[in-house]
Amino acid sequence: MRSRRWLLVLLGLGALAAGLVLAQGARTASRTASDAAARTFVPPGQHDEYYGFFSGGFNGQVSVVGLPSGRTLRVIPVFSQHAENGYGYSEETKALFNTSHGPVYWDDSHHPQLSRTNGQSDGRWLFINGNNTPRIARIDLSTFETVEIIEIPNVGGNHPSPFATANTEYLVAGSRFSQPVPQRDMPVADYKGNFKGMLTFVAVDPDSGEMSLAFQVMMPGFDYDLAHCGKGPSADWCFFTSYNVEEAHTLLEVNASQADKDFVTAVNWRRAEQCVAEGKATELPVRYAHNIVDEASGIARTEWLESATVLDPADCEGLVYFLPTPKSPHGVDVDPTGEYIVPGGKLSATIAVHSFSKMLQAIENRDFDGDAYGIPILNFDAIVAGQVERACLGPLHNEFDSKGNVYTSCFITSEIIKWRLSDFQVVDRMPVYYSIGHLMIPGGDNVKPSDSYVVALNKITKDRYLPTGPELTQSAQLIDISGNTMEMLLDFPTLGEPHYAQGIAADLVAPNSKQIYALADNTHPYATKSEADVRVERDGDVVHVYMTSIRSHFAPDVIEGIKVGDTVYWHVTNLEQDWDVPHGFAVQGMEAANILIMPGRTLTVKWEPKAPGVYPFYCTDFCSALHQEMQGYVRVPPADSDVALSWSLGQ
Ligand code: RUQ
Ligand code: CUA
Repeated sequence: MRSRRWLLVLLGLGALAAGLVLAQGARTASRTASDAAARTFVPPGQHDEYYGFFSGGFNGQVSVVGLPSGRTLRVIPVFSQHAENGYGYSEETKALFNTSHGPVYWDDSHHPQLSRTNGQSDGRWLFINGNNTPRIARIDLSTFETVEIIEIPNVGGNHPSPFATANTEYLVAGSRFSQPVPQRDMPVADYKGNFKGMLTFVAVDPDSGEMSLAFQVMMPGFDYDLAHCGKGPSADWCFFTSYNVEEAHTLLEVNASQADKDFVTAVNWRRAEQCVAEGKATELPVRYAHNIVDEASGIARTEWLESATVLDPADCEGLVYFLPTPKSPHGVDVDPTGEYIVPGGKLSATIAVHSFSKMLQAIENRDFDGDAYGIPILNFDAIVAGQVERACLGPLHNEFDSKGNVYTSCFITSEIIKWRLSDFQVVDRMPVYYSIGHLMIPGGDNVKPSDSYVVALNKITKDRYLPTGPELTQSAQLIDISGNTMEMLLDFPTLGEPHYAQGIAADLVAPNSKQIYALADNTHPYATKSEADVRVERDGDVVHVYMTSIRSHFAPDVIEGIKVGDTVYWHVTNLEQDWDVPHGFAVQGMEAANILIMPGRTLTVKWEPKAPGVYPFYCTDFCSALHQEMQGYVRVPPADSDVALSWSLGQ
């Protein structure tokens, strides 16, 4: 921290630095370690108060973390194959990974977004974006399983995503990296004026949660970084930050930081709906995948779509406005009342807050400061609500409490600042370790946030834990915000890079948690619902094994006559109807570690035996006292053998 303080002094912010030192000193005295420990301690057998859904960043997954304990409850695989349960290896889940680039078994996930009703998280679904190959996934919070992934066409780097409107009418997606649209070959040097950004609205079915591409707004080739949609009075609008209004295509660290102000883009999605209804959009041919899991069979299938509905702002007046915003803003957040739009101008030392009501007024008065590519730029002075002076360095993201306070993460000064919307004064600072990105208050983007905790999601961990070689885990810190000043309670490591997280009261999710899949409802075409029906069927050189598992055996457990050169599909149905009794399956030489089958479900894994022999298969999940005995053999003769196909159990 010393070098950081010197940096501040050098930057002429001596007063701010002094404040920081004082705040830190006071903090150490005020709270002892054992007191903090008591406040995060969840006694054995008791439950956490909140679920935290943490993005895994480059691991492509979501981790579920109990708060305040910081305990990891499980990892939900989303955009990446998962050795723990065979997600992405089983035949049933493979289609979830289909994209126009072929199956993509890994992605970079950033922003978990809980579904919401009337601006409050409702605990039904969790959405998260895939950044690299643009996608949005939906996780069903009754099963904590990924049930749908939709590809976002015409977009490069889907970072400003999947932020939801107040009733989850839409999720947004957008181009962090503008591209030629439609995609085609052209020199990169022709970027300026030719590359396009796409701000995308994905509709969510209010009953099923199913996603569909509603419309896209074709924008100038800036870098659209983050987004949030409004609430209350601003509920019809979504706001996207952008940097690189310079439209540089090389050495962006210099060339995209020239302009004094970049933009927050305000999009009126109700207006977009009208323009689409009035026939002002065009259909752009583009191929993209929509992958969805059938609930009864558990099988994912892909629907290929062939066009996108695209709106040009020039054809739809009142659709888009630019709000000038100092200096390469990163996050943009809307306060609980829906009036304040708070960007994180990461290269600016003040935080300029926009007023939604002033924005509407400026639009009505046509108080414009020119335009960019025909899109009106609102007059900065007409829309600014206030500025937080001497805020911090590197403000990135904001979350809110219910009392009119804003918590801002500051990357460069490694702190969270708390300030008031009533007078734009900073009232508290909390140093964090180190280089915070996002921060999270349970419901911190809701109409009624909780006043419980803020979690700091830090990029750098150096010296906080026992060293583990060159690579250190990322880190989160739990801070109490229930009092007047923030109080640091707990450090805990995270899996992957926790770009963002969302928290929700456990009461809104836990009661809906499913315990088993009813065997009777299983419509999987290869399901085997009783041991009487197990069998092995040959169709040319393809063999289907209809297998069951129950404590503590497979049926059948001896199979003979599958030959070298065969392609074998093991369809394993877990007959259990008890909570927490999955069975695993693995056979020697299979490409995945295992598949893990939930009670009542059927999963299929493909196996291609390469050499004659006798190969064991076994259950990979310790399911009973006789789990070790849950095993069997498959005899594989050479391709030209006449060993007959047979199967048995207990002979
Ligand atoms: S980001 S550290 Cu991928 Cu949301 Cu801001
Ligand atoms: Cu079934 Cu172990």
